Amino acid sequence: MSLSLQDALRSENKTTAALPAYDRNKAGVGIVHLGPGAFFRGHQAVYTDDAMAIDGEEADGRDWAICGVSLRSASVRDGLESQDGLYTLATLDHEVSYRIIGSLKELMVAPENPAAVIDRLADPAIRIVTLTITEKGYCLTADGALNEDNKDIAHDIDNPEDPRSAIGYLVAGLAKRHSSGAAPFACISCDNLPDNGHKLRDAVIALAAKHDAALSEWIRSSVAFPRTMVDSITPATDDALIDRVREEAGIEDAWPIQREAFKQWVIEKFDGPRPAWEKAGATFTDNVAAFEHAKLKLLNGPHSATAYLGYLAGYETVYEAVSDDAFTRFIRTMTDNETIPGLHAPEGLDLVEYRDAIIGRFKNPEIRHLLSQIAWDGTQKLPVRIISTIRENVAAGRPITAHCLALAGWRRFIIRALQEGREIVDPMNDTLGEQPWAAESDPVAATEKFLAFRALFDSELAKSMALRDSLQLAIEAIGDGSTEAVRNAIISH
Ligand code: CS2
Repeated sequence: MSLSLQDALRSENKTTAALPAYDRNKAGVGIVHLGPGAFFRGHQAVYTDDAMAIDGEEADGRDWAICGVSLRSASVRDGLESQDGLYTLATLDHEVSYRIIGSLKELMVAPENPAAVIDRLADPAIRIVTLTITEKGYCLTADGALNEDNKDIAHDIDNPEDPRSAIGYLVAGLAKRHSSGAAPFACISCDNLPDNGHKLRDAVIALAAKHDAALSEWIRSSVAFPRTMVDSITPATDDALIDRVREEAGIEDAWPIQREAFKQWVIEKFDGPRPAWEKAGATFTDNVAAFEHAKLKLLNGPHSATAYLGYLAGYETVYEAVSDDAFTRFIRTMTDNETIPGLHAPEGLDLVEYRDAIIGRFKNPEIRHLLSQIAWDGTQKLPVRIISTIRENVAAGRPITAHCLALAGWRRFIIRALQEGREIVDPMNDTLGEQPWAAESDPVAATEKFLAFRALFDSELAKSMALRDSLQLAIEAIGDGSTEAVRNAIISH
């Protein structure tokens, strides 16, 4: 007989899962989190759960429970409400373990009641707002500025008290605190964007300035926007996980989370109250940039390359793809020749060892990370994971062939999805089918048209002959995207 999460918490003996080591009933809410998806629940919520347990004797250490706010869908609230926000974390690695996370105590769905979310943000008990809203949630232009043409931002400019975007909610919450004389909250972006803190700050200040110069000035001078690097491989929950948690931990959980054992959180030092995350293993530093670049380019870059090329080669998961030596070799040469030479390692980190450890993590047989999940949102991910390296390498005269194969892989992946009528998860999904490069089969013309795709290539980069040549070779090599062509392209690269 399996237990509900509430019963598991009451009857320690019946589950093998570890339980929160603090009195959850006494823990006040101190954090609002925008975007309470799997990554947040496997990462920041766990650091906070640990910090509350370590430092939770006093209210100061304990009052850091989290209010999760979904900006669109009600699914997280609907899934977790009947379990009081409790859920099981399954750590799937050389050792498998289960624990119940208690830090997520409240759940809200913003579109159902925007005013209630703004009130929660304005509550002085809230001292931190964290975000995992994915790249597209920041609503930025290719240059990293707030995109006023984005439909949510355009809406929020006209309706500041009834926002839709995360940026709009932050501005509305801060505006209310400013006018009531409350201290601001710190805003902590936990998305895989380079310089995430500054990008968030600039977007919030730009939106605030549309209505209220004094507010935007106050935000500029008194709100902390530390940048962060976050890392832990967290595949989406599937039915197999729900069954496994029932069988192995004896818990009936509508929405458990699965994750590898490795986790890392590097946070720029900032002033102001916060949980004792450093006691839970987070690193506070003034040099987040070096960690962030290394992670984006050595983990996320190869992840995206493997997602497109591995998918075309007929694999379903990261584990399957990297179990093929051709892929492991490809990731090694891609990073040895094209990525590592342009990176500045954080002090004490050997980039080759770090890359090898990442490949080792990809080879975790317990983790079923679907390539199709990583392939989502390519127009948002490729600029920061692949194109940024191409831009730097073109300027420095370094090779770009593997990175171009990743781009050609994405192009073919999209064409395949269009041909098969499969759903494309991407903010540009409506227009990808109309792109001239999607209908072109001649490699020379396809390269020309692809380079004119401004979502990926700015006009300066598109002029590069080195890029044109490499991209054309990659498009030719991938051909029609058959398993054989793609494997050959990878092997002979
Ligand atoms: C992945 C990341 O889905 C993706 O695009 O590359 O979510 C990756 O698993 C995490 O960044 C690991 O920390």
